[in-house]
Amino acid sequence: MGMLGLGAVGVVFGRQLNSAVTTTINATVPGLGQVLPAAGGFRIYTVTNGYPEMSKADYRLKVSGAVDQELNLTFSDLETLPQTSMTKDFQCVTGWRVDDVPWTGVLLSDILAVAGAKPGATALAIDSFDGAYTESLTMEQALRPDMLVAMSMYGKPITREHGGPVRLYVAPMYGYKSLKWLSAIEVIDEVIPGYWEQRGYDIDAWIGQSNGRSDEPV
Ligand SMILES: Nc1nc2c(c(=O)[nH]1)N[C@H]1C(S)=C(S)[C@@H](COP(=O)(O)O)O[C@H]1N2
Ligand SMILES: [Mo]
Repeated sequence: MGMLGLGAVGVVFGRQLNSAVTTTINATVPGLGQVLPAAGGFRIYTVTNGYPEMSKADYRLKVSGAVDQELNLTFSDLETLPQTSMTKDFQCVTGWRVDDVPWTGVLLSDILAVAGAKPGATALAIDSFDGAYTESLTMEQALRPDMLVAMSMYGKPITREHGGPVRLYVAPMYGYKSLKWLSAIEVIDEVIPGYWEQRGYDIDAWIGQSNGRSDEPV
């Protein structure tokens, strides 16, 4: 079997495995369902076989490409940059929505300013340390004040399942733009479609104005 075939099997197996594990835990440990942190309606997604693990100490965010200065930011570098908070809904393209989620982190525009993104650069290629997921944004989108490199959710560190220690939160777009386990941002001059965009979802994923959906904007 070729690489593509194996990858497809991995995705399906991963989803089934995850739901099987959740079901088993809830069935065998009485009350654990109530003790687990309230996911508040979020479904936990991964396109790999699990959730990659990365400590704050080991965490690095690489910013490269068309920049004056390449960055290799630690978690505490990110904590030193100006912090921005926003409370907004999270809307997945499959239909579920979580209202009023508080997020805190560093604006993508602040990080791009520190790196000195070159004036002519028009897009970002964004990578996850899960080794599989990617995303894209135009530079114009990335500079909006509702694009966050998030380190906290509901006032707490972002959990491993939700993409911690650092994930993207792209407020005005469907959830697939909010890449988890953020590892790298490359400033480039042409949009490269992300993981789900290569599989048919809209590159410009505005809530209510893309993917044939009519959800309320956040
Ligand atoms: N690395 C990675 N990021 C990802 C995904 C994923 O599978 N892998 N799924 C996306 C989709 S489709 C949604 S709706 C949200 C879900 O976020 P959650 O898993 O924290 O609920 O993450 C997005 N970011
Ligand atoms: Mo999603």
